[in-house]
Amino acid sequence: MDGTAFLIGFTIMSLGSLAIYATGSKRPPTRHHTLLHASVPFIAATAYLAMAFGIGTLVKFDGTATYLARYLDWSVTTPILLAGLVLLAFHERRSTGEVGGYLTAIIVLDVLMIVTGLISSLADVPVIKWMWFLWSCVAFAGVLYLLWMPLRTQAVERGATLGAAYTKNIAFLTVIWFLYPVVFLAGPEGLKIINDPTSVWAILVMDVVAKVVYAFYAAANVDKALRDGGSTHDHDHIDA
Ligand code: RET
Repeated sequence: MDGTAFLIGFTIMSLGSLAIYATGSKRPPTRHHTLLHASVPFIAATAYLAMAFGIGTLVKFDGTATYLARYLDWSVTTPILLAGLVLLAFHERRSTGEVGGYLTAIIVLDVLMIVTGLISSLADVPVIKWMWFLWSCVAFAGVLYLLWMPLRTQAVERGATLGAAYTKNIAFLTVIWFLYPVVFLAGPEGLKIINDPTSVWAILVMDVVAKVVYAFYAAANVDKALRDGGSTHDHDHIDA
């Protein structure tokens, strides 16, 4: 794999991080979303720089590569993206115990998904590889369950407009996150239907959508909900 894709990834992610910060809200109650979303491509830029220099790239016995920097990036950035959604579902509600509980549960499942995916990538005995792949999918299903069921109920209870913004954000996230196991399955770490450069380019495009495009989309939905929504304050009397 030549370094071009990785250097392009580094450039887009660094500029994306700056653009998200520059255009994002700097005032409460949405300032933390700007910070969370700007940090995600910043971390990815670091990972792409490492990959461009071959740092953390493991070439296995069968000649295929596992990019450790990519898994390290995902294990930090995906919890940040999920934290943004948990905080949105509980927007301005002071239920710290519940927020903490959901944050812990969703981050544990998510990190397990990434770590078991890495183990699957490294395993060379097929039955072991697919066992870990399936286990990673189980953790992924747990993440989606929390996003679509209990957390969505919380967001909708907070008010119709906030609920709608939350639902749009998780719908976008679900579609783009689904592509990751598909590309893994088709790529050199899985069934080897697509080669390494194709999978690197595909993941680059997906990463830009999941991190940078998503940040703008999510912020636009949240800002609109807070502007339009008297209903987002339905529960203020409970908060006060
Ligand atoms: C793996 C492999 C095994 C099965 C599953 C996976 C899921 C990965 C996902 C990654 C999302 C990454 C994002 C990064 C950008 O910030 C580990 C590929 C289920 C969902 C969104």
